[in-house]
Amino acid sequence: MDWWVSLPKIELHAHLNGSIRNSTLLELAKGLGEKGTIVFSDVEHAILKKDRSLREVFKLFDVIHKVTTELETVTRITKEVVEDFAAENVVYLELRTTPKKNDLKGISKRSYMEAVVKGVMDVTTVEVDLAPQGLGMGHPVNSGGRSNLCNGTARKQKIYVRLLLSIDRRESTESAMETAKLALEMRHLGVTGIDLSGNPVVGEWATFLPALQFAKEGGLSITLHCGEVPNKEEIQAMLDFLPGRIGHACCFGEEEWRKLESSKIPVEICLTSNILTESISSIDLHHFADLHKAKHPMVLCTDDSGVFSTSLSDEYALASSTFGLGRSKMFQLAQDAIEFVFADDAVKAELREIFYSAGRKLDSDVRN
Ligand code: 6MZ
Repeated sequence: MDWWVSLPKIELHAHLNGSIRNSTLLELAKGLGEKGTIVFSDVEHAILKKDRSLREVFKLFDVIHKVTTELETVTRITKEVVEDFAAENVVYLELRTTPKKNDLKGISKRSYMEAVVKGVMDVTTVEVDLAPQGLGMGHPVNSGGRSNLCNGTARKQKIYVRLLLSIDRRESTESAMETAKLALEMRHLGVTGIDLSGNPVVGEWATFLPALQFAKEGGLSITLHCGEVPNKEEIQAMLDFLPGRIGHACCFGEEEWRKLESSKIPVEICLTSNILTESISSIDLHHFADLHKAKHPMVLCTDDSGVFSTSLSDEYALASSTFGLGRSKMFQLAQDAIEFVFADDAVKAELREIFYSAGRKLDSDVRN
């Protein structure tokens, strides 16, 4: 496993609340159980249950959301998630989350996102770069006197973090538009894109299209959960939209494959998630193999490292052993992801440097 941890990695598909540590989730649920806010045994049961089919996973997310409503909790889990990714040598992380309004608690989508930004800034184990030069200047969040928006922690190790705002498929057009506008207003705080996610059997593409179009025209990058369940019409409409990336792409027919192939839209691949949710029946039948053979752009990701008990290092090890790819090919795969990040050319150039020097250190392994 050590080699997979030491490999520098780029994570482009990680949901904040799905990446929460089990220990934190249980601790929070216990605390709320003692206060009588929730019934602890209900939460414990949902967390410890092994069933992670799509149906059960979305029930679990509802449980997690009940436990993570407070802004201090949002800040805490963000800090922990960034630190966990950094600890396994993720050098660039795009973290996505659904801004949540809670009128009873006086929480707006904006204050939710500010709590997320605070969590990134609270990271102490590594240096964090959250926004490009110039954009981060003059903002009240601690910038450590640097021109980039960063946590001011000078460490040997550094992680780039960029944020994507998710639109949940349960949302209305108005609510989706509010998220798109917020994303545009928070670009100086590291927000670079929009994600469409949520239970794939809920909602219609046409509901979200105006907000996605608006965000795209405003210069944000877009990634869509696409084909997590069979839905030919929606998959085709999503590909026609030409998003910057798509997630999953599990249930594609011949026609959709051809369209995807000619579009060259990069695919975020989440192996463990796809198997546990039963979107793919068995790992050796996963479309990773076909995409790799066709040299289609793709990137390995975790999706929900907490919910699926995985890590990005585990995903690389799994792809290598399942599809018989040696370290050199896996290094190349990790490096190729630089081209698909939703960040500017300066960040890409720095990531190339990081991979170049890591490649020299891992040299003898990479040649195997
Ligand atoms: C679709 C998913 C997902 O936003 O509260 N989410 N959407 N497919 C998946 N595959 C398993 N995994 C996570 O993180 C949790 C939310 O991310 C989306 C769901 O909307 C879920 O409620 P945040 O940080």
